[in-house]
Amino acid sequence: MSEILSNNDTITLYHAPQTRGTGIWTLLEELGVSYEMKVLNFAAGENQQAEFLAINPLGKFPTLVHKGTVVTEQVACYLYLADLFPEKGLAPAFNDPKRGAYLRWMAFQGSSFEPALIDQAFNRSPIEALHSPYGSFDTMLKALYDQIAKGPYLLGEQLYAVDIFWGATLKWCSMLGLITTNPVVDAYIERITSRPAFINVEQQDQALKLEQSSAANNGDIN
Ligand SMILES: N[C@@H](CCC(=O)N[C@@H](CS)C(=O)NCC(=O)O)C(=O)O
Repeated sequence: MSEILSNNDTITLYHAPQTRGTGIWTLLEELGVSYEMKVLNFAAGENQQAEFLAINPLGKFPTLVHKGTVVTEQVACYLYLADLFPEKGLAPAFNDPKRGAYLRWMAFQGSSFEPALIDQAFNRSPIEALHSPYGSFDTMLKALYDQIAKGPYLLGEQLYAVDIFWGATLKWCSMLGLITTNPVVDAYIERITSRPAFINVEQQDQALKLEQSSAANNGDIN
């Protein structure tokens, strides 16, 4: 798989196709910066091998390495990369009034949306809203959809990295039937995911997935 953490300027994305890492790959393409990608096959257990676990003990994607530092968790990866290239305009500057809302909707994905989604998808009995990190599933989703309805992008007229994040997230969740959308949300998803970077990455990602599946079928991997 890889050498030990390199302490250089190269951005390395450890990726497995059709995972949460696909959105980070898309962001790298949107930024138009150079990076290297190390593709692992988690169906074959490559993410549970010692070499990768030494980088990310959870064995999860996305995992980024840059300048000898490991960045995991989607939210952190989106924030890290967009801030790394301020000239690309995908993150509001620290003194931009939009910065607070930008951080809010980034964090919302990991702190409210994901726990709610997993609870619902696996039929976990909801705990009372007072003790739940997201209130109730419906309240959480309505808050997000109300923000999207302000449009055309999450923070108004300009597309930011947070839109790449939500475009990728909502497309997957809606395809998998994990959320119910509405025409306004569908239009938002389409607006984001019809961008060339999305289409390009989706095609390459599908090809990678196919490659991994046929390798498995041919007995190239266990
Ligand atoms: N908390 C992590 C979750 C990442 C995650 O669950 N990734 C999945 C792919 S979508 C994964 O790596 N699964 C492989 C495994 O656990 O073996 C994040 O926000 O990035």
